[in-house]
Amino acid sequence: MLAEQLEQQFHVTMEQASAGQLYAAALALCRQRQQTLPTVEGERKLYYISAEFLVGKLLSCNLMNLGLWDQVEEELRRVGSSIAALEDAEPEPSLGNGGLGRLAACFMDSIATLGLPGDGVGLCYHYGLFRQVFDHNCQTEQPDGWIEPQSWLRDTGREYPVQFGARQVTGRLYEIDLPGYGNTSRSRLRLFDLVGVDPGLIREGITFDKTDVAHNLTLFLYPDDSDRAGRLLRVYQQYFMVSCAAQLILEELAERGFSREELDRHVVIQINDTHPSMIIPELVRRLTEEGMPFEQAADLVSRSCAYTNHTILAEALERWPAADLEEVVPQLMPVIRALDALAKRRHPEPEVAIIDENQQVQMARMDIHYGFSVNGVAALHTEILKNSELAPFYRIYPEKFTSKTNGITFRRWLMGCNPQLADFITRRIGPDWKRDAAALTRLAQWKTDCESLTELLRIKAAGKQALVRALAAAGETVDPDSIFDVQIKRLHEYKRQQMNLLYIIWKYRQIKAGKIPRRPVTFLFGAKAAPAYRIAKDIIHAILCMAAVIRQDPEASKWIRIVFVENYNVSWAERIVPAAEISEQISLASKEASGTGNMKLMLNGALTLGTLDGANLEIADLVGEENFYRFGRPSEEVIRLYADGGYRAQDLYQKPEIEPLVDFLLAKPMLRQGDAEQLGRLYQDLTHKDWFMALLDLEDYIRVKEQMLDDYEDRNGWASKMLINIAQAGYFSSDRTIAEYNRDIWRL
Ligand code: 26V
Repeated sequence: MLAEQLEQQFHVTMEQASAGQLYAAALALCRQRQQTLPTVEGERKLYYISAEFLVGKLLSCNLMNLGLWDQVEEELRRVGSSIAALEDAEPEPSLGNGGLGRLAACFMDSIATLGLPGDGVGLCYHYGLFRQVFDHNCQTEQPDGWIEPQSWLRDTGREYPVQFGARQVTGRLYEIDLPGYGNTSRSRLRLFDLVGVDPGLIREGITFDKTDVAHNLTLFLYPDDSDRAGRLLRVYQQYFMVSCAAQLILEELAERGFSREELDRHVVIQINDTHPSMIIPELVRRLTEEGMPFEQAADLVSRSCAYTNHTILAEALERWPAADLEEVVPQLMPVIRALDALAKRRHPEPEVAIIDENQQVQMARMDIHYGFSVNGVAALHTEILKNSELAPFYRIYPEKFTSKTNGITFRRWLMGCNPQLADFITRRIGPDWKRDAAALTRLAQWKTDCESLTELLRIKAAGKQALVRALAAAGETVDPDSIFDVQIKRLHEYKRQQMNLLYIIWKYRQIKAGKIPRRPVTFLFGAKAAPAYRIAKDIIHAILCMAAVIRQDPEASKWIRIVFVENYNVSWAERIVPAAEISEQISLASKEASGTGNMKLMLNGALTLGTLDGANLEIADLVGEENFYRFGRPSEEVIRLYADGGYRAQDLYQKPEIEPLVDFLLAKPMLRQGDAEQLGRLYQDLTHKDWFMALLDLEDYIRVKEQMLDDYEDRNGWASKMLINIAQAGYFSSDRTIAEYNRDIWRL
């Protein structure tokens, strides 16, 4: 199959083809096949609109979903190559930042697989978020280009004008086909690009002229917004996305033969966090300009739009100064004011006002008033939204609130990244779990079967070996017999990578005091920090310095090692997840909306070391106490501490168990590796502020982690816990999540 494609495309045989030609032929083959799959048509169509789609490399998953994987792999094997080798040549689009973007990608896979009529809508950023490069133990940022002449993007030729006051720019629609598993149908990722976008604007690193919006709108995802030009640019980008989207949606409504008045029956728009919230006023604006009365337009749009909240962190709940919106999109502000006035007439309480007393437009509030559904992304998260963050709204609209616990696609996160484990499962319970993940629970019957447990440990060892090889290629040597302790997620204070670091310092000091562990441990980190998030970058710096301290210490380096992978992305995750043994899910309880890495790691047989936060709570419930390592204060207590200001970092810092660990940040070995200013800032923060209470849970964390390392030595006991975790992971399939969205919200 690939052979014919090569012959046609390059007039060469499999044996003669270069690696580049093999990849290009496989890409072309997939693209042709995908395009022949029907898109699903239905009475009601979903538009999943999101600033991020962190899809990862597509070749392997698309071949799998198309049912071509085995055949192509066999053809490649005969010439000494493999799909994985071809995928090395595929650039990974960095069209996302973290969980929200990866969730959107998993959802698209499930939407396509379940055959639902729905597409993703977003922007085609040429240089993504950024490529992380470490320099002198610090994160630096470089453009992360991914668009090549041959790529997954298909130019539709469709263009849409977008007005910013007197200025007009043009959006052009590109599409990426996403085949469903089992060759049934496809969904599409519909990405708008700015006509005339100019990479020549990029200067040092990822800096560029932020004011030249006619040429910069689709260069980067989340450009730095620490100054006003950056904040305005965010608004420009967001409006560009929703204006193109609104035109596409209305155009397709007409193409499908429906009138504007039927919008709510034939269109549902899922607003992924608040970045796309302006779709609401934009649709109202367009409908009223066509002559529809304002209240009817507002009502129709409200019955078409649904909002997902992904965070309770105040800084991520977007609000824009009305003056900024006035400047960027003057045509939209009158509509927002009218929506605000109507909402105020119905609900005069100031805490639910769209335009607040500081003349800020509160985007989430607009979504809740003018959407028919509001959902959190895990049970605890939704409860916190209802009872604290969004309580005034829950009082007004209790019927709008629902909980939809996140999920992950098992195609990529098990069958794709860990085929040996997938095969292990199939040999025991048959292949049904691939379409019905709940069937995985049948695996639990092998929890005391020695042969199965031994094989499970062997598969984990093979996953570790594969990661060790990948790390070696990146210049890191790792002992495959050490315990792999993994924390992979965006770098944020609330996720508490700094607490993990303090544990490592504790361990280091133990070793220096002669308390030798039973077995070496490798601490793996993967994380990007937002370029303007100083403390997050300081934490990366401190971890990299500690890595060097250990590396250069002949005594300690026999027992512990820190590996911080550079430019953590989906491809790294696909290698790390099958190798992980300890899954660090240590956020401050109440702060992590859900987490999805926790699900991927559990599914691949890592045991969770976690707080009762986000979906960890549901994981713990499913696997039971004995199979989950819990520590830390519960969310209610944390919420109370915030409410009464009862947390004082200084008091905890003064404890004799804690002080030397924090002080080590400024000890000579650290200062030899790093920069006193950055380390000092982190020290100051931990001792005087510690807003996310790393010191609060530190001792409990150390205690439970040590327990875990002890338990690891009972290899059969540990393998049995692994098996239970895998068997209980079925609930976290994104097929289940999407089926629930469809049942309760979309009704496609
Ligand atoms: C906020 C901001 C604020 C300004 C800088 C740029 C930026 C970019 C993204 C965001 C929103 C991030 C929200 C997010 O990713 N939330 C994560 O969503 C996951 C999927 O629901 C969930 O598993 C994670 O717990 C949650 O942190």
